[in-house]
Amino acid sequence: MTISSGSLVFITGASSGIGRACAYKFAESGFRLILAARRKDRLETIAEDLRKRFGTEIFFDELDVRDLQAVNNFVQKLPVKWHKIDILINNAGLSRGLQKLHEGQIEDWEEMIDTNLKGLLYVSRAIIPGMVERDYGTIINIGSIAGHEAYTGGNVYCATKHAVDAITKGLRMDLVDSCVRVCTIDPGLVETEFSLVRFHGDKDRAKKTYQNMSPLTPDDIADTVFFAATRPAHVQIAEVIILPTAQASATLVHRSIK
Ligand code: NDP
Ligand code: 8X3
Repeated sequence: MTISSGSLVFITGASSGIGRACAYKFAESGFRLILAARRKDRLETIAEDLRKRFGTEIFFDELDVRDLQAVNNFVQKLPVKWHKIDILINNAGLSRGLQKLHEGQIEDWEEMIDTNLKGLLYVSRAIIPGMVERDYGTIINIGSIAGHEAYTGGNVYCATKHAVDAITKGLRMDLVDSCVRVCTIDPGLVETEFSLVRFHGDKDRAKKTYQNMSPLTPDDIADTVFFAATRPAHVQIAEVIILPTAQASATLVHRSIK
């Protein structure tokens, strides 16, 4: 079996940025979508637009991936036609703060660990058994360059993304005797609401992250996710690190645009 138009994609964190761009990318190629995030009003707007533009079949609902019970209810209560999830995009995630560890806010740490790490685990635990039973599926985790390198003030965020990297590798081993594929797409700077969230709504500070350089766009990441998801069944894209041309590492960014 190969992934094709009509296949079913589950996207967490679909209300913004990379998750939203993935929804558009898969929708325009005829995939069916399950969209989840906390901001249901946003999902509703996206769903309306996708139905109008592409006639996409969409199931969406509010979900906080930090809530284990809510994750299990969400998956258990999916109507029958939405049961056979072919592609899981574990995208919901965030950073909070950029303080040195000894000055960091404990609530920020909890939020990052609960979302990026435990949330990804909860969703994976709920959906992967169905894939294993059907012996078919693709899991795409959105990691980060921060999962390969640490940077000043990135301490706990980097730790969560290093954990995503380890989970992805471990999961690939766990599933090696199945036809389920496991992939991580690890971007550098992508201009989304990510920095606005990191800096607790400070727009000026958020803007500076992408100043005088051309960051990646959410569509760049969606293209890469789509590529990985639509390879022939015997091909497993294990890991992609994708950076803006002006970024060489987590900490080396060339800001030449005036
Ligand atoms: P955005 O802030 O634009 O989007 C984050 C998405 O995650 C939103 O849809 C948000 O939805 C959702 N989300 C956050 N917390 C939860 C939660 N508890 N439950 C459910 N959904 C949640 O940022 P990005 O698109 O940039 O981020 C997407 C992923 O990409 C993250 O995992 C991030 O770490 C990763 N990444 C981002 C990079 C960048 O530079 N932007 C680079 C590398 C990786 P809502 O608030 O409605 O719940
Ligand atoms: C997001 C990219 O460099 O801000 O994961 O950590 S970075």
